[in-house]
Amino acid sequence: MELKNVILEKDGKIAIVTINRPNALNALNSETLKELDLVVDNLEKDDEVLAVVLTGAGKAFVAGADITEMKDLNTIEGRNFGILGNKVFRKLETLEKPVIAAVNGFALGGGCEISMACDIRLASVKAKFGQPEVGLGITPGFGGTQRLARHVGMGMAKQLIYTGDIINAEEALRIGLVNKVIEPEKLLDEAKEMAKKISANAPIAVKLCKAAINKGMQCDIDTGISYEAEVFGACFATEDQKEGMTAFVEKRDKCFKNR
Ligand code: DAK
Repeated sequence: MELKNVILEKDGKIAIVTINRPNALNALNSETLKELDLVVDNLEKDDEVLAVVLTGAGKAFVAGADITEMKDLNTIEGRNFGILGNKVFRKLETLEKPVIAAVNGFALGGGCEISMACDIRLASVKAKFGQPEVGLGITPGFGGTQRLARHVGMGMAKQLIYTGDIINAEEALRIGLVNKVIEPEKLLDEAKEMAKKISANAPIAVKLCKAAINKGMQCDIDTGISYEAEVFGACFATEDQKEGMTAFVEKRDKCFKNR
């Protein structure tokens, strides 16, 4: 896979994906979105990878969709650009492995939106979040109007989207947009440590938890509980369930095989 704007590295059972256009503050142009699409497909198929960290090179996480590229789009091109971004973000959100966003700097517009498509957001003290699109004459186009309200509630999402205000990491933590704020030099290590901790658990169970939580956020509680019962039952068809419980009873370390 030939990649120009995205770096894919592996460290044991985890993968680190770095968006790498530091001169444009990692702004998402179509080329970068297409590379991300390939990378997510690759991660889905890679049985060695059990958890993923997504970050940005240099001082930004992602400063948004690429304004230079979007500036002259017509309606159809704009729509196609939105479709491409939404396809990639949704793929990331439904990837059958947890994704931790290590938000190292600006996460604006499409940058805030891609972080919200991840399972967990860890933020550097230097991170900044916002949906400034209305100041550019557009609406958020990569899921911001949908995911932000799901993360922080409707009132706060409307405030952020209507004002275009940019908030710091502490405020993002206060409103529940991020899980933790971390010193910049420790951010990536802490994200990798969390990814490794997750990857030591039973991968099929983790995968099913992700699916159940994601599904549960979009449906009524009875449908969600019934889906939870299905995935809970499915665990008993796995070797890892036998291994996890047998290891507990035998008071020994467990060894999961992703089966
Ligand atoms: N796009 C393209 N280039 C960008 C960029 C962006 N979003 N953000 C920064 N850059 C470039 C700058 O132009 C500059 O390039 P050079 O001039 O050096 O060539 C370089 O990165 C460094 O940026 P600055 O010199 O501006 O750096 P500062 O530290 O002074 O400022 C900043 C950092 C993040 C405050 C500032 O760069 C900034 O305000 N950037 C724009 C942030 C922004 O407005 N982001 C939201 C983008 S809109 C849709 C699909 C998607 C979307 C909407 C609709 N549909 C199709 C429906 C998504 C929209 C967005 O994400």
